[in-house]
Amino acid sequence: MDYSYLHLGEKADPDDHVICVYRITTKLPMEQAAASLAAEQSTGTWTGISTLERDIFERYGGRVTDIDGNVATVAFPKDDFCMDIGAVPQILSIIAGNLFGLHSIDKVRLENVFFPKSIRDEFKGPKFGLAGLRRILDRPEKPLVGTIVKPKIGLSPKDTARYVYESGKGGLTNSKDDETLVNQKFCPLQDRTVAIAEVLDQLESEGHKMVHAINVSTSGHKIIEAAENAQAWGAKQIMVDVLTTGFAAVQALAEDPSIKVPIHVHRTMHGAMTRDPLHGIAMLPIAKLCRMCGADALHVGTLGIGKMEGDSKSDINNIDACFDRSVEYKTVMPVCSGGVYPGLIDKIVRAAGRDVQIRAGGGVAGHPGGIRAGALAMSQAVDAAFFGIPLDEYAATHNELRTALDMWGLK
Ligand code: CAP
Ligand code: MG
Repeated sequence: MDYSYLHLGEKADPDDHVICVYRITTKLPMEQAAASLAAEQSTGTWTGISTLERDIFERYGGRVTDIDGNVATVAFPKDDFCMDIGAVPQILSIIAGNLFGLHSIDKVRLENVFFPKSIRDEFKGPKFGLAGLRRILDRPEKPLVGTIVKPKIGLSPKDTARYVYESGKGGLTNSKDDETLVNQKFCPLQDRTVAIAEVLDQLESEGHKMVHAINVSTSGHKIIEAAENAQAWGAKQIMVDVLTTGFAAVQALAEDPSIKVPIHVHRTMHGAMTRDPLHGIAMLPIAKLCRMCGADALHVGTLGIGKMEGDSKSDINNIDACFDRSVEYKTVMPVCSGGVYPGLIDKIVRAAGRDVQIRAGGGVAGHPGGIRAGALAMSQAVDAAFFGIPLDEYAATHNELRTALDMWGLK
């Protein structure tokens, strides 16, 4: 039997559907392309089938409810989804599955997704969130300012800890492992975590609060144990590369009662999905899923002014998804990183606001004065932006910032 997946003009009840927005590039009529997507992702396939009874179609079939130019809205009935066993892996198999490979569609991008409360309620969201991170750092208002230990890989545990200590003495609130560092022989997870915990304690005894995110990205059957160990060795925050480990890994860590530290979520590999404006998955759905799964801090892009591809409007949308009060979760600390240096900070704060964590790796480690001076320059730039003082003016009385502006300029 052949049924039509087109329900144009119908208003799908947002409490009963997962509603997706797709940008579709196709040689076919948009109605035909959108219907083929809705069919493939629900009860259909490439041809009519004798086993598809009308009541199955009506209860579980995807519904194309709107087409505006090359943008189609498709509503999937909530009963197509299953949360206890299924959750995000199963959600993605529907909203971001076979559709990307359909011959009938040249290119397609998942631009946004809206979940009904019945599905949102199956997720706990962040344990700490933005407010929790601010509490831990005793930093109620200013942007958080951090670094990424560079080089990405190769430093010993001792040298990594020294980097963290120096960046703390330069006033940074956060440091983290880079996304490719986990448990390599040159810097074993345990030795690194213990060494960093010692310098963080030393910093605290010297009056400075700071956290470092230890990367525990690993296979699903080991990640809880890796995080529990890191915590036992003194980790004050863990980091997960969500797209290489999976959203399910973030949810498992966030919902595990034994994990009592915030989760910093890195999005490495996202470019494979987010970069093509016509094909893949926009960062916005990824950000919504990360918040649902429990990210306390999430890389959202650097408003198109860093080294990574991106643009201000979509990165602001990602930040809005971290704060969206229409969903029940704690808000997420958005992280702006990637080619950041002190001369960019005023622009980032003006665009993103104060509820942001700004991070620089090269922008600290590349400072001619060394790590502490690089950290001081970043801290000074954040203070200037927070107090609304032009960076150049502030640099007149802050040498480390002056040096950084002379070296990398002012955007
Ligand atoms: C930044 C970084 C981050 C990227 C992530 C890097 O280092 O550590 O992983 O910024 O990008 O490895 O490139 P630099 P995004 O400060 O030296 O550039 O935040 O866009 O996900
Ligand atoms: Mg990195």
